[in-house]
Amino acid sequence: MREKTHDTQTDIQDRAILVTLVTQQVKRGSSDPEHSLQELVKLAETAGVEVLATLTQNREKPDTKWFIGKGKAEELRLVADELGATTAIFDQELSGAQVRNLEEMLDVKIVDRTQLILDIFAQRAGTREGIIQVELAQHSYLLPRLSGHGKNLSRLGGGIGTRGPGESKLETDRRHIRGRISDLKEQLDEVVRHRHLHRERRKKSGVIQVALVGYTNAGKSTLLRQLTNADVYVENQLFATLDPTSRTLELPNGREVILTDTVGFIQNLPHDLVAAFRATLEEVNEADLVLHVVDSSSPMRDEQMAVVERILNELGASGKPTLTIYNKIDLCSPEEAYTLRSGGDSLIINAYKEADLKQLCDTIQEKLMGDTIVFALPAARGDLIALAYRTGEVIDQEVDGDEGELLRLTIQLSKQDYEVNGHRLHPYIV
Ligand SMILES: Nc1nc2c(ncn2[C@@H]2O[C@H](COP(=O)(O)OP(=O)(O)OP(=O)(O)O)[C@@H](O)[C@H]2O)c(=O)[nH]1
Ligand SMILES: [Mg+2]
Repeated sequence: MREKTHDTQTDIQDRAILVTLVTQQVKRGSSDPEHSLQELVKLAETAGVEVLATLTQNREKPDTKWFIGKGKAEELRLVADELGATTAIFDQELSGAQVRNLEEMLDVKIVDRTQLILDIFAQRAGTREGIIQVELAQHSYLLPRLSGHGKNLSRLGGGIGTRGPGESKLETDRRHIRGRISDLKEQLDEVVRHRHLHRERRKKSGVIQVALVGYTNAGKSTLLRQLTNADVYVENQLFATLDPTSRTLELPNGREVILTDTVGFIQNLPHDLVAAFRATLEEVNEADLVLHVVDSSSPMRDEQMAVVERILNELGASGKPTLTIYNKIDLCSPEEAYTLRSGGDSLIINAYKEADLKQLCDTIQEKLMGDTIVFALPAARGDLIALAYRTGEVIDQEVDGDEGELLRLTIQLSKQDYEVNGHRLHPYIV
């Protein structure tokens, strides 16, 4: 029997050792380095990398030359040799000089967390917009880090760090990269203009928009699929979704809204990527309601929620009406479930349970359109009846009273509608 090999130029499977540096600063920060490393393992697997081992170093601060200490770098070289690694993936961003030094000493390809995430995005990008955004992010990332001759990129052929979107390979020549970046920026501007027009049209036609956002793997696409029968990709891996998908959702009262699934967020999301994906994420800014989907069963639940909130803030979408959906409740222990609160702005669900989905739809409707209130107005008061019609949506109208002197109107109205106009009808609430 022959052993399986991966030594073709175009299809090398990276065999990697994952490395993380735990500094004093990291220890004081909010993200747990151990979980971050576990997440790096998942990211690597998603990118199609075989993970051979992980290595952690505790150190006051990063070494300017090697990032990890020199002794640790030597240890890494021994392990890499012994296990036959092709790549070392670092959980933190490295400088161009650190990459070069490590590469020379270890003789394996050096990749950092950002490059790994960019690589996954490159593999996933499907639409023209996604492809432009990823390639732009990759090249913007690479440009300041290229060594004079791009040795690190060309040496090992395909694989992480060199793969562009689709079949393309990343440019390694500085001058060409600059040209490519400005081309891509122009193309992206065009896409942004187009999206903007599209959104304006949608807004004019009064379509209500709801956006699903959240940490990667929280269950956003699952919810889109469960609620609208959309044929979208659901997978237990990070960044299953890259391009936003929109579907029509019919609410219990028959009103239709547009529900949009978006790319998941992750801690230490590369800045270049957030910038490049701004066009896509602007969908969130336009939403009338944001559904923040949370994996309640994750041990890092609170940290993940904080990451999402921070990114929403950066996007300028933090003040939006938001419903927090604590998903995957079926995977929580009773003790964990106990710490969650269902209330005005949050809901606890299992995306695969029919009753929970129904409750979710009711809550979305309530958030968007408010409650139904019944008013009994004097039939002679045309002014009040007109006001009632202006204030909310009249669902039912009935003549009442012994001599038909009353008009009973059932009206759907939001809190805001009520505050603006509805309060004048307060004395007539039944
Ligand atoms: N047990 C359980 N699994 C769930 C639930 N919701 C989603 N999942 C699973 O969680 C995994 C991730 O779901 P996705 O819908 O792909 O997650 P996503 O938020 O779209 O992830 P990205 O696109 O990667 O950002 C899948 O394996 C789903 O089947 C739930 O309520 N309970
Ligand atoms: Mg998804």
